[in-house]
Amino acid sequence: MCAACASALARARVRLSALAAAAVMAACGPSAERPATEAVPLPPPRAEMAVHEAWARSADSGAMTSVYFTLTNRATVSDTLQGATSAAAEEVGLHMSMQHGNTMHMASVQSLPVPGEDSVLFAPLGAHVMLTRMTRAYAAGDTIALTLTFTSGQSLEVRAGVRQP
Ligand SMILES: [Cu+2]
Repeated sequence: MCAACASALARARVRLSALAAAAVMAACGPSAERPATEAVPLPPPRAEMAVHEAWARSADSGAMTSVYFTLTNRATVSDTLQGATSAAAEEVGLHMSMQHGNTMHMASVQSLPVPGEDSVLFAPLGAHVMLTRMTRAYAAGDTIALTLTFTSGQSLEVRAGVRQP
């Protein structure tokens, strides 16, 4: 596992354990008078996302670029990617490229499901995070930070290494 993936995983675990602690504290509230023999229900399983191999093409200030990566759901429950945010561009969205004959088109998509124990590939000619009107120039060696948000409420920080186009 690469260092970026390991740290992304560590951050995801920190958030998950904080949520688990909150759930336990809530469970200890008004229901404390229930018989001690009754089993305390476990919190529902949550999707646990990780990103590998995040990269983007270099872009001038005001231009657009795409971010690519492999998004892996390590949990058994599915989740849905519903958006992305980044300070690197004025507009950030989920896009899908598709080929019609010899012409490439791309369209914005509202959300992308990520099944449990599965990966979704964001790659040229497919799904990507579209960054429109970059707030500054990004050259090879720079890093673009973005945050992926999911319908479950979890979010995932992504650091994409910039490459030459
Ligand atoms: Cu696009």
